[in-house]
Amino acid sequence: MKTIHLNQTDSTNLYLEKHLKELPKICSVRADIQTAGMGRLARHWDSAKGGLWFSVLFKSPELIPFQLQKICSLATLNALNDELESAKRSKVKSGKFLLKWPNDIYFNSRKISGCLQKNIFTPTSSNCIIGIGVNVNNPLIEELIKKAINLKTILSKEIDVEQLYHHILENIERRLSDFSQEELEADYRNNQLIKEGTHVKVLDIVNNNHYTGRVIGYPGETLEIFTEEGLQLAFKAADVTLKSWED
Ligand code: BT5
Repeated sequence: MKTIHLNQTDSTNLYLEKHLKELPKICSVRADIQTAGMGRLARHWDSAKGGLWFSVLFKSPELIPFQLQKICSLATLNALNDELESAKRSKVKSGKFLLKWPNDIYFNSRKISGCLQKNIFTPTSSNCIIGIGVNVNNPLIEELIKKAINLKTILSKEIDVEQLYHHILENIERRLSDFSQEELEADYRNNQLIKEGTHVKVLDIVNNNHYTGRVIGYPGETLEIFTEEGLQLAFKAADVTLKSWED
């Protein structure tokens, strides 16, 4: 896969969007610093030096965007698990990396990685950009310290960001070339932090309503819950935030 390295940019997602025409069918851009890193629903993504901030462009892909997003998140999760496994046991914080629907990665109850999908349609093609942010050696700002974590803290050592990046890209390429829908769905389900049956609160930003209930599952692009009132509801990732949970 072609890769581009930038010292600084506003957002790697925006960079790919701006250069869409001249880029190959699949390529990735990484920046040391993002000055306007973006989260979902127009939220800010803190992107200081030392973190891994990158986006992958898929031009006219054979797979649908949500499959690509799952592939990228699982590729990141697998690379993080490999780092955990190869680190010296005695120095490593105990815990697990897991996905939080739709595509965040958590270590215990703190977020280490987020994923942002953007679809771009032209008169002749549909394209998908998947942006991934991973806290690696970057310091976390005060307001994130309680809810986020970086890999350096988990492993008690400085991490080679470039090596981690290439490991993730290799995982993405392998998952694309050996693609199996069944395996993707099974991996996605088995690595969820919020298991089926867990009590959750969902904030629907379209109508600004909260819903509480138990998770039924994550079919396709949705989160399905069974509410206390006995309703079965399905939410699309683009419309909601999964607010809180308990076992
Ligand atoms: C996400 O949004 O989790 C998607 C983040 C995607 C970032 C990548 S970096 C490369 C590419 N270029 C971009 O511009 N973006 C992508 P969301 O689920 O909306 O989470 C955003 C929320 O996470 C914020 O409101 C903060 O509370 C929190 N947050 C911000 N920066 C964070 C960080 N570095 N680590 C953990 N949490 C953070």
